[in-house]
This record gives sequence, structure tokens and C-alpha cells, in this order.
Amino acid sequence: MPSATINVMEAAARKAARGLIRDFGEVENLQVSRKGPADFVTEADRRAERILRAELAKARPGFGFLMEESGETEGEDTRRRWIVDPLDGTTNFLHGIPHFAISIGLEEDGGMVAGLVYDPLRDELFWAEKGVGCYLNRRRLRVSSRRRMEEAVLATGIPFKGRAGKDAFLATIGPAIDNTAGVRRFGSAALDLAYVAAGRYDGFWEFGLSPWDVAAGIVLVREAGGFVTDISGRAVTIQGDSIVAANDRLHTPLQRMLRDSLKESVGDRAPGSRLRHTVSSSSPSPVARAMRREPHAGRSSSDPGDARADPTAGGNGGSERTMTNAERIVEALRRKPGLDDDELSRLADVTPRQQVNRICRRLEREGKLRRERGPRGKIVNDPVR
Ligand code: 2AM
Ligand code: CA
Repeated sequence: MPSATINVMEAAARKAARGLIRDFGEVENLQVSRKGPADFVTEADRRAERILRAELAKARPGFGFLMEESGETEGEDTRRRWIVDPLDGTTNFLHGIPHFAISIGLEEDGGMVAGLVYDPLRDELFWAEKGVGCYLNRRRLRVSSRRRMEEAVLATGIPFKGRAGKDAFLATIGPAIDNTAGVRRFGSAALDLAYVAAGRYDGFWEFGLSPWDVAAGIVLVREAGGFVTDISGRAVTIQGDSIVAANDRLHTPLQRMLRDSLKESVGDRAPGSRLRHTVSSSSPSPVARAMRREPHAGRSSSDPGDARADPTAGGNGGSERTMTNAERIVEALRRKPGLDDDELSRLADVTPRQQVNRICRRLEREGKLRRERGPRGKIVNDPVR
């Protein structure tokens, strides 16, 4: 059963969607305003945002907002805010291509706890709540179980004029073409993530997205049993400059393949660092370096999306490493009810093996984790679903 929160999100999305469907039918007559090269904002977009804001504020008066058009609004309740993209897939919408969505995420204490992505034309409502699961309308969703990269169908985004990320995209698309069953580019990151959650895509990656593009989708993928990180394998944040989402089996190979191809390309061409692939904690991430070499003519400086186009503003210069075993377990455990965030962060922070083992043993006693000996006697920790 969807919670009251999901009901609020659904009602707001359905109301805004009625306007979008009407406007989509009259797309030629729309008054279109230019926000930057190839980055249009339509009247429909603004109307949808106004409806979403009004509906969400009416139901949850104190919550804050982070919205694509109107930016950030702090609420009385400083712990919670809605992260909203009223129209994800704007370019599709303007061109009459029937693939776009409304995306609503709920952030609590800095973490995403609920997400809803609604495709009004197909009437597909993807929603998920932390610890509850991921659903398409009333049907429970699970990521795909494909384990072979050769069989995987991936989605990505292709940057366009004025948008950062071209070099990073070009560096990563080659290996994806060489190693998978196909790559799709449909133009809505929110729906791409929803499709990973639904098992339609086996994985997805993109650079330079904004918080509202991914906030809801991250919850969908996690709750459907998938993993979401940045390209370096670090825990994903909505402010990050890259995102890699995939089913539980393909996430690590996909993330490593993309990371390695990016490192190779950037390492090759970055001044003074020919073939140096190590990234220290003080140097910018490979994505930041790839993006820094591109013009950021995209959005105006008043645009909140600007922070995303400038990788130096993304705060993503951390050390290069993949997810630790503990973090991987934590990612999976986030979907289970009854584990508080403090406990999870403690688990993510601990590196000494003994501590991880101690916590894992307790989780096993509580029935939250299954521990088995793998092929070479190595203990395999597997969250109980
Ligand atoms: P939009 O349709 O709401 O603009 C396509 O690759 C994805 O990138 C879409 O989700 C699209 O969202 C998003 N996008 C388009 N322009 C962007 C920009 N300048 N910065 C960040 N994301 C953008
Ligand atoms: Ca968007």
C-alpha cells in the first residue's frame, strides 16, 4: 500500500500531468522561451511546476523545495524538501516526441527517502519509498537479473551544444558499444532510471545531470534492488557530476569499465599527466577534468543548474576508489526497514575488516543478512530480501 506521502506525490503529479498532456497536444502553439543554447523552458513546464509546488505545499506546508525552474526554497521544516523536475525530457516535449516525465523526490536529512516518476502519456507511475520497495502502478518492480555484459542493454545521455560532458561521454561510449547488446538514448534521465528499476535497461550512466533529474530515480533503482554510484564507485549524491546505475550483478563491472575508459582518455590528454591514471584526493575527479576542458555555455549564471555545469562547483574532487565491501552491503541494506541512518553510516565508515564482520554477524542474527562461504572460502555477505 502506498503511504500518505506517496499519495500526496501521486496526486500532485497527476494534476500537473493533465496540463502537460493538453500542452503536448498543442506543442506547436506553445510560447517557447529560450533559456540558453538548446535548453528551452516552455510555458507548460512553468505551469506544471506551479501546480506541483501548490499541491505539495498544500499537503505538506512546512517542507522546502528544490525545483528546476524556481530553484531553492527553504521550508519551516528544515529536515525535508521536495526535489522536483516538472518536465524531464523537455527537448522531446518541444519536438513532439512522446517521452517525458514528471519527477518528484523527497529528501529527508540530506538523504533521498521517496521518489516518483510519472510518464503521463503511457500512464506509468513509478514510485518507491525507502524500506517499502519500488512499484510501477501497483506492481512490484525488481531490477533485471542479467549478469553478462554482452546481453545488457544500457541507457545513457548524450550532451548537446552548450552542455558539459562531451569528452566524458565520448570516452565512455566506445567500450559500452564494444561490450554490450546495445545503448539507448531516449532523453529523460528520470525515465532512464525508472527503466533500470523496472528491469527494462540493465544499466544507465550519464554526466553533468542536475539534482532534480536524478533525485527520484535514485530511490527507484535502490528500492528495486539495484545499485547507484558515481563513476568512481562512490556513494551517489544528487549533486554529483556523474551517475552509474545498474542491476546488482552488473553494477561493478559497468562502473569499472566506464571509470577505466574515462581515466584512460583523460589521463592521456591532460597536460603533464600522460598515461598517469592515479587520481589523488587533492586532484579533481576524472569527470571534472574531462568536463573542465569544455566550454560551459549552457545555462545563465542565475540558473541553479549552473552549479552542475561547472564541475569545480560540484565538490567532487574526492579520492579515487571503488565501493568498499561495507559500502556495498550498506547500499543494499538501505532498502530494508528498521535500520536507522546512523547505523548505516557507521557501517559505511568502518574499514577495519573485524568491525565490518562484527556488524555483519549481528545483522545475520537479526535475519537481515545471509553469510555464506564463497568458492575460495571467502565469506560472501548477501542482504536477505
Ligand atoms: P530536461 O529535459 O529536464 O532538461 C537528457 O540527457 C537529460 O539531461 C534530461 O533528463 C534533461 O532534463 C537533462 N538535461 C538537459 N539539459 C541539461 C543541463 N543543461 N544540465 C543538466 N541536465 C540537463
Ligand atoms: Ca530534467
